[in-house]
Amino acid sequence: MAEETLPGTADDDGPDSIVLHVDMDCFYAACERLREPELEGEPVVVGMGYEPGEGHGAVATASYEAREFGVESAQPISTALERLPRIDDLGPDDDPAAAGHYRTVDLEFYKSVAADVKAILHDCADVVREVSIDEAYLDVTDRTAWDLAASGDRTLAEGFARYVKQRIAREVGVAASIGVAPNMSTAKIASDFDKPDGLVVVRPGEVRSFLAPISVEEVHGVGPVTARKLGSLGIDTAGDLAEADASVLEAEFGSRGRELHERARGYDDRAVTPTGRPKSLSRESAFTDPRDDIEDKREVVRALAADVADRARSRGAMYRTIGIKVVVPPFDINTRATSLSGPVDDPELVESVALDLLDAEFAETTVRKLGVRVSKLSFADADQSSLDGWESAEAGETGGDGDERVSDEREATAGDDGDDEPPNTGGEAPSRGGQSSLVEFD
Ligand code: DCP
Ligand code: MG
Repeated sequence: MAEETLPGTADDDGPDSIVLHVDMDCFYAACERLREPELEGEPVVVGMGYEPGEGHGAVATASYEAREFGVESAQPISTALERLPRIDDLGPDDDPAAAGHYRTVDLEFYKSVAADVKAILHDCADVVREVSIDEAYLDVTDRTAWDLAASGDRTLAEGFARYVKQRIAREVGVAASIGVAPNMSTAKIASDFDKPDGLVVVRPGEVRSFLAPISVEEVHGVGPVTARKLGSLGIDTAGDLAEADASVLEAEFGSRGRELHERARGYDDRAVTPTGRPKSLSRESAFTDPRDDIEDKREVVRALAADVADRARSRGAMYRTIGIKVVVPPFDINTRATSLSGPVDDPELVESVALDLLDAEFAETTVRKLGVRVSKLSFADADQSSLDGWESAEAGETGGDGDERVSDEREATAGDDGDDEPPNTGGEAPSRGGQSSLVEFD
């Protein structure tokens, strides 16, 4: 049977792909711990609307300590509070070990942390598909290999993934779980397999045996309804699904049935396509020590404005909004923007608008970081033939030696367009020249 070719026994033209799926652990809670290190090791619940009198909110996430008490994402806050009382509400006789720290969602802050993480991801891979605030796929086939490292039975790909994980931990201070596999769906299952702080590597020849015991619900594309239907057919695991008769699956679920069958067998030939065109271009720069001198601040804004305008021009992007970001210590993020009557490509205007916005409100303010952004982009070359950024980005290097330093100066990358962009619509180029790395501020 022709279809019996094993995953990994490349019957195609190239080597097996190496895909990383990176998903941050209890992400919002991890962000809260960044600014409140005393929450480390404590049950932390992040949610909306749990303040007294509101009572209708839901849990966004819970730290793994809070999950032990049965608190989980999307749960009503009232249920969470029953399972894990708020530490501030305890009476003198209550047990503080059975209470949690509740924090309100602060998306702006989480986005800024996510941007720092994504900057590292773009630095580590030529192709990054950002799926959500805390999740991305990386195709690193050209950066590493499935070969064993000289030292023993680990693959070079594992070492590379460990390096990515360590950079995120060291440079941003949050934990990621990473799955490494020859395709996207297996990498996603692998990243979830050993959370938190997981690193699970599924080598090309191991995909099917890795998937076999996994519940069908974990197979990409199987929702609760499909899982129930599969269950009624006696198909509970990916192994059962792989062994099932493809024609029966097709009769039950149409072409999707065949696709699920293939995924369960370890086939998933979707290429990792980069997230779509940027919604904005931005660049930001941090001071080593916070500054209040207006000339220092203006000088930085001028340089950032010139850089952003330059990059917009090189990408063929016109913009209708020009904005600045001002971060006041420790993490107070202010953004201001001016909208124009139509799209322009005008570097001088970027500089003058950015300086006006700075002068108007922040002349005296002590700042930690400044940024300039152009947004409401439109692209002149609808055929997208010149993806110059992607090509020139090849020159960068990211070793697996863990020795790379990131400066405080950061450069913009694609806005997070979600996961439903048409594939191959190009994208903002991660430039890895000099001391820059990538960040967005939206
Ligand atoms: N989120 C939310 N509401 C949900 C699910 C998630 O607001 N119903 C937010 C909070 C999460 C973030 O999205 O921190 C990322 O979602 P994940 O599903 O990746 O969950 P976590 O990162 O919190 O936990 P895990 O360690 O399981 O990945
Ligand atoms: Mg997560």
